[in-house]
Amino acid sequence: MKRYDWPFNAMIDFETGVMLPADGKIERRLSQMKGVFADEKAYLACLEKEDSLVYEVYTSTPPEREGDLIYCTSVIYPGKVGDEFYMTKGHYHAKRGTSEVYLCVGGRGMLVLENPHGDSTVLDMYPGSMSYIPPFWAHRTVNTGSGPFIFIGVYPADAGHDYGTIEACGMMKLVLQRGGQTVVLDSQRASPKAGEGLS
Ligand code: M6P
Ligand code: ZN
Repeated sequence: MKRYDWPFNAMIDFETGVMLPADGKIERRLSQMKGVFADEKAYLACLEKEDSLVYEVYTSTPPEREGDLIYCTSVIYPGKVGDEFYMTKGHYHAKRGTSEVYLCVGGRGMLVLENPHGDSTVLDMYPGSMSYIPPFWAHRTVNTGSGPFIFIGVYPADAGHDYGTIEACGMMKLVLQRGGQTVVLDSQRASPKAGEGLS
């Protein structure tokens, strides 16, 4: 019998986000995030100084079959590129009609969301906040605090990640620090054409 055909527990350390057992660990450094941050000059300057670790994801990898769930913990480290906070790349689900939930267990952050109709919004994330990401909404998380920002995500095992759409044009909202305050600005990016990316 395979592992995901039999019930089991995993342990998550809320202080560090470390999950055991985890099937995999993704590390994303600045060098793997070209084009993600709005200020390209600031990005290159940061990268020249150090290829810093921006975030890590400890993940389960059940078979990609309908009915299974993936769960994972993400740890986004504090930092900025120019005045833009460290954040995840952001993605749509390849299978667009699938949802996701995020439970924050440590730190402070924001969840940036948008859909192909041109709607966009942000949600605050803090220990205990449980965020629902509906089907058809792209999502990115941002560390707006001074320590590690840690959250648990759960989503269908067959959802898949589509990075291309966000990579191509960024997201509609930027989360920046200006004068010591966290501010959310509309990016220069035009909103996508209605229906674009809908499957
Ligand atoms: C969350 C989940 C994962 C995702 C991770 C990092 O933990 O949504 O599926 O991989 O954040 O985000 P991204 O894949 O956009 O870099
Ligand atoms: Zn997702």
